[in-house]
Amino acid sequence: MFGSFINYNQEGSEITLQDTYGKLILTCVTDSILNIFSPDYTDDHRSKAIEDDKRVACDVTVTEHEDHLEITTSSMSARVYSRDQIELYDVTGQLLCADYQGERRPLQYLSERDIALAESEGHEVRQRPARLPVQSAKLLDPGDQFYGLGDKTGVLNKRSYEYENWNSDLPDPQEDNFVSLYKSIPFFIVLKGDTKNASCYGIFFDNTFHSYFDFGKESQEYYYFGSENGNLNYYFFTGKSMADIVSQYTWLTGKMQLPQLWTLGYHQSRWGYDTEEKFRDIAKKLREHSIPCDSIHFDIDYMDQFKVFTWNTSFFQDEMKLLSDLRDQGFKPVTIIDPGVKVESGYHIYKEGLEEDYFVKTPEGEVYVNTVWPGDSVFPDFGKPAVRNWWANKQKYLIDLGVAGVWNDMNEPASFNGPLPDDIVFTDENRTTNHAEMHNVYGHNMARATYEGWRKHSNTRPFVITRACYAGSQKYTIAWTGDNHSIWTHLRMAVPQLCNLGLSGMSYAGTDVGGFGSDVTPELMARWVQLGCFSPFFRSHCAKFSANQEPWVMPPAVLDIFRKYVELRYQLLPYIYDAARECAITGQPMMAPLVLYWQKDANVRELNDEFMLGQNLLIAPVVEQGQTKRMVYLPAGTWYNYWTGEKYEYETGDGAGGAGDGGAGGAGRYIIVDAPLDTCPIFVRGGTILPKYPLQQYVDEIAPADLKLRLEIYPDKNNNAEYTHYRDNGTDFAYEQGEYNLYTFKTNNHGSGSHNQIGSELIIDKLHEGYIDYAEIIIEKVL
Ligand code: MIG
Repeated sequence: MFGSFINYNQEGSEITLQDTYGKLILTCVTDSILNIFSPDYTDDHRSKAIEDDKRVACDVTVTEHEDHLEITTSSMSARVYSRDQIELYDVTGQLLCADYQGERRPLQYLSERDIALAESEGHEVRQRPARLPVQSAKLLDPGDQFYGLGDKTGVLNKRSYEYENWNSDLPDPQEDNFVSLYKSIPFFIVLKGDTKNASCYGIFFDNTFHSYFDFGKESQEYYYFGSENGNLNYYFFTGKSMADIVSQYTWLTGKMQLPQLWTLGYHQSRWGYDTEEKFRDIAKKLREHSIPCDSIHFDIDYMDQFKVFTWNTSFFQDEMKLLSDLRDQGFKPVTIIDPGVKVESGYHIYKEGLEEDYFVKTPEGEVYVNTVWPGDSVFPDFGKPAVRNWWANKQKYLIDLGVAGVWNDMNEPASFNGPLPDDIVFTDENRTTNHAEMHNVYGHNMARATYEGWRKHSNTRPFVITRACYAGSQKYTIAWTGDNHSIWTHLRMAVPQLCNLGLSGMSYAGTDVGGFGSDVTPELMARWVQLGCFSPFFRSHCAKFSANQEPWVMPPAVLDIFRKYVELRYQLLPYIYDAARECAITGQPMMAPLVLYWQKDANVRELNDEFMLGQNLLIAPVVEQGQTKRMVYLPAGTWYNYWTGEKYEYETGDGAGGAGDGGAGGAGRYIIVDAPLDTCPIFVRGGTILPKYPLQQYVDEIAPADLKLRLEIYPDKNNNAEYTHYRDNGTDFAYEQGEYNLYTFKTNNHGSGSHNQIGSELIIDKLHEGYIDYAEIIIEKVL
């Protein structure tokens, strides 16, 4: 027989191989996605990330060779020699990925005796598991670069670093050496070194147990991923570009939903707003200082003794009136909800949960109690459909009060005593399991329950924010990156962290602007607002024990900078909303590293301090203290300095072009630009038309029918520009019934440098008409 296998059986696109160890099932989910599944732990996938059966019928040819089996589709082929020797080839027959055949050689720093000694002296020595029960090691090429993996700290390119997936709420300031944070998204993209072809592939390791990823730290010869338990179950994605891989991954695990428009506005938050007066005062000051804002967030203090789904009525005279007054001023209130339920006899949530058996238990069968904000608390077993349904219905309490969205915190789950023990009994849908398996999907399931509740009980698109999540959570929730500090390191980290989240499907995300812990300086605040206003989720937030950091607390010059960038955010809302829609349809991140669009350009593969917002704005924020000029890399093509209008035109090499085709090979330029404190360098891609709204203090301050759209035209080198723009009511699901407009704006070859005339020749096409028109579409600026 072929290779190490005894036999195989093909059923359509599913090939089951049998060896002495057991079964190995290879499925061509589509002609470019191959699933490799070894049912070591459960017979079926039981995926939390993938809903429904995603298999798309495709032609799969299986050929037997003496030492391997070859599986071929129209877009890829795999050679299977043994369960540990699989090779994946792209459509041109180029080898993309092959299993490493040798033994792993874990990093060793000390002898065992030294480790014992170090530990007895109280030093922590990080021991890496030499061989994981579930593991796959792949050959590493010198040029391989790694992207994705969710919210990990450090730099954009994860090559030579190691990480773990174990959702963690760690108190210390997060540094590059942290191996895990709050989220577990076991998806990464490998970009090959050769810049001519710039081939790439993706791997999604769908395993929820504590997992390990080493992208060439242990060895330059191989990389590996593995887990402490569960199935060996991973997906190979092949495709022509990184953008294509991201599309396929988000197709498999689900696209984010189109958000409500106001959620893209500015959000004001702080832990410590704890009385009705404080909220009224914040609302008043935001309007007084003309800082546009759409939402004020209610952190844990609004609750009665931190009991979820209650309100502290001693500090709030009339919460319903407060919420409706805030809404009258254009603020959409968002409340925090933690998973921990206070142990208190008579408290309805605790009582119902006990009666219905909704809380996780000890192996001995007692309801498990740990300490969080409410004191002794119990934890809903969100893996149980009945619990999700119960929690979903609880959302109605908030909806009826006038709350507009929910912020899920502490859902790693966190406790005041560290992670819950592994053996606490949890449910995975219809089977009993333990915390070790459900930990990394606890936040995912909680967000799902919350989303489903809002879907059911409100008529708006659910707005859920989460701290912990897993692959596929983007279907239900947006995210923030948790407790950063007001330090420059964390401003710097924000760019690669948000970019990698975007590549991992979780694009609608943001950092606590200004920093959560520690006290912000005016300069840091100014720079953070400049980054925050171009992040998908834009919220200022800080810890109870940090100095106030509202805009008006800042010196006047910084208050003005604050306003300038929040105003710019509001003007750019139609553009940002278009980017959100693109993400909802194709999965392309709203905020992306340049490598996503120019993967052949070696200069952008490790670019940690520039990013794209949508496909037409290149943002080069200042992330260093004291810096007032900075180097900017502009990829090949035509670019305009947004502030000065200065034009940069660099030859596009062969294969150059728009987003998605891999871009040109390194023909861009480094420039030095001025970036005084009030300037965040921004570059507009030539060939685009930038849509803007007039300034508003909140979304829909100007009635939709009275809104005028302003266009800025940035021609490409042939003097063309084009843009597709989407518009709907920004709140509900009417667009699914066709209530939206889709426009294309175009200016054509008006040649010979007479740029200023092209304005009059704007061509507007309506690809779809189902919503009210703008009062006017104005050409505001022509470059
Ligand atoms: O133990 O609710 O990350 O945003 O302000 C801290 C209080 C609990 C952690 C969140 C933070 C929030 C804070 N929470």
